[in-house]
Amino acid sequence: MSQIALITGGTSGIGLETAKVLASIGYNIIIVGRREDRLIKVSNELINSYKVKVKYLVLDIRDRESVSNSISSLPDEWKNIDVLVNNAGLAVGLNSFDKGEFEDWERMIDTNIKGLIYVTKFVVPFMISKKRGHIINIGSIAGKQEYLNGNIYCATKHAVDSLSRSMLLDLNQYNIKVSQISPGAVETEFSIVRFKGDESKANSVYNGFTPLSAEDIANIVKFVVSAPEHVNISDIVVLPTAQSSASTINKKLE
Ligand code: NDP
Ligand code: 8X3
Repeated sequence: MSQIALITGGTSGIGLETAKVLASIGYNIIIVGRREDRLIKVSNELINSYKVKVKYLVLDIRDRESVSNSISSLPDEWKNIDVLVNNAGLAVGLNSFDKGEFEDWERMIDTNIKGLIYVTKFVVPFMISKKRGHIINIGSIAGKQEYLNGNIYCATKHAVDSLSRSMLLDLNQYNIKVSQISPGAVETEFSIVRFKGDESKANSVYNGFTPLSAEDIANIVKFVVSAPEHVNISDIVVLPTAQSSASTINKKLE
């Protein structure tokens, strides 16, 4: 079989575009997400457009047992995962620390940190056994700098930043590459999720400047996985031209 990429959060945004771009260069794809209707639709699109093999896992990455069961029940030929893109993640709420809600905080911590480490822990043994593999973590500019009211989301992405360096240190002995891509503002369903379905609040995030697109990030994933065997692109920060820090976007440019 051709190379296999497992992408978490393949039902929307960055993960969906990454699945398409990696399929377009011949990867067979495993996509993971909770929304089965979307997983079926994306799978059919990938199979029809790119003639690759696709498997989908209906999976909430916060559930450690389900992650273990789903990954261990993959057919043997699908366990030969070459690239793991840890993309599934979310922000919920944008409130000062004193006004934040535990439920929102726990969703972010359970998904962005615990979900990422569960998936990685269960995939890594396959990479170790063949002494080859590539883990790509989607971090964020929020993992490099804090911004007002970002508190717990920023903390989870700082954890991803730290975990990316730790994985690189610990897994290097097995010839596993570890890369992190940390974007600024990308227009996806991210802000709709953050503002719990409030579309006008979500749209206002991207008004007055040109944000990154999910395809921009997918093309960077393609660049990272296509580097020669002896090259590991370990850390990339990518911002819209109008954005100069986690909290500074020049909305006067347009
Ligand atoms: P989207 O909301 O468009 O996509 C998020 C994806 O994550 C969906 O496919 C969703 O699938 C999946 N997901 C969420 N929770 C779970 C879960 N518990 N189990 C399995 N899958 C889950 O947002 P983006 O594409 O923008 O976000 C992708 C990543 O990029 C996130 O980690 C985000 O933090 C990061 N990022 C985003 C930026 C932005 O401005 N948009 C900037 C920097 C980083 P489903 O709902 O079907 O489970
Ligand atoms: C997602 C984008 O602006 O919240 O990581 O940092 S932002």
